[in-house]
Amino acid sequence: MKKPIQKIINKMMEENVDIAFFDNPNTVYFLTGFRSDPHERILATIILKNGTSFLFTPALDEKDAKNIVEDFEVFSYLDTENPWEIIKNKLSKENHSLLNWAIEKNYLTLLKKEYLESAFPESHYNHDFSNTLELLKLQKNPSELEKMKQAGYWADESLRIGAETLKVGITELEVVAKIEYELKKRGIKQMSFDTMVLFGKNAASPHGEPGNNRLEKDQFVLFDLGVVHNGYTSDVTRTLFFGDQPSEHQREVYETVLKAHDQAMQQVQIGMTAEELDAIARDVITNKGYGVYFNHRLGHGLGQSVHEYPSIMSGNKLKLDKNMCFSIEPGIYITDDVGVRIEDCGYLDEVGFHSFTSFPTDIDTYKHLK
Ligand SMILES: [Mn+2]
Repeated sequence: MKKPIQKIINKMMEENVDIAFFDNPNTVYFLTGFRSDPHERILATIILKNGTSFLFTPALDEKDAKNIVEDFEVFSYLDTENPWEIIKNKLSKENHSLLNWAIEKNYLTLLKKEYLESAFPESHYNHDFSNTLELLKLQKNPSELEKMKQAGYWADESLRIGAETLKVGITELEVVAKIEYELKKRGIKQMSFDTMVLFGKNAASPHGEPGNNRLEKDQFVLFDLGVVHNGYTSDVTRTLFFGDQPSEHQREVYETVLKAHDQAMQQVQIGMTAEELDAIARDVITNKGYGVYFNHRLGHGLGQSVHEYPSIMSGNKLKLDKNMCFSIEPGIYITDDVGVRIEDCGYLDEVGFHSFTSFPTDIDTYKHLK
């Protein structure tokens, strides 16, 4: 039996849970190795306290799932069948208590819970294992780290393609299209999230959207992007200067963010809490007088999903540990003026932080692009 499953069963014993039902596709992949997006259909792992485990899939996924999973009995339903009835019939043969259920409250919809309640009216659904699963996903194994390094390589490639595409008059969306077109030609199917390319003032919103703004000389260009590769994500941000010479103001904002980024990358170590790491970067920015313009946490975990634990922020006393993967991404956003963010994701070990991305951060590297 795989280690995470054993840990889930231990937790079920502790909390007197009889059955665990997880329908988050990332959790299904984490536990079984089978990845699929079921859309509105039902895909779930079902684990009984006695160790019996099932993978329930739409019929169209059954064959692929059986080829991949071990330790799970795969069963499925047709679109014309009621999935909840099929689950009920299957579980009723197990001669096992189905009274107390563990679910992922951050994923299971209210509608699906109501379907479960009608199929199993005597049961209780009070045990939320969202946190347990997030904690199990925190420390990556060597094969996961290798996949994340590859995803990082493609993020660096995306930045190179984006940087080479910049010219006066090009629009943000044209740069996005060029990056994604080139990646698809090279076999990358999916980005981690909508690719962000923002020019000048548009980058002053941390969640700005690319549009038809045209690039002018002496503007910053903010790229925030990542790819999904072999089921694992990358995420990187660079703010390139496009023009001859940054103004003193642009340079000061940029160098402040870079210093915050570099100090956090250099000083992070095992045993430090997430909030202590956030403070290292935040103090640099606050000491320069830009504290109010850094209005988000320093970073987030990533893995199969681009946002998972650990959250690198004030108030999070989680101790950072070996093989945790997270972003370090300080920023300064001054509305209608300038926006700069610099982000790398990596993993931690006894030596320090190992970034999955290595695209240059020097403000002068790309300034002569025309
Ligand atoms: Mn990020």
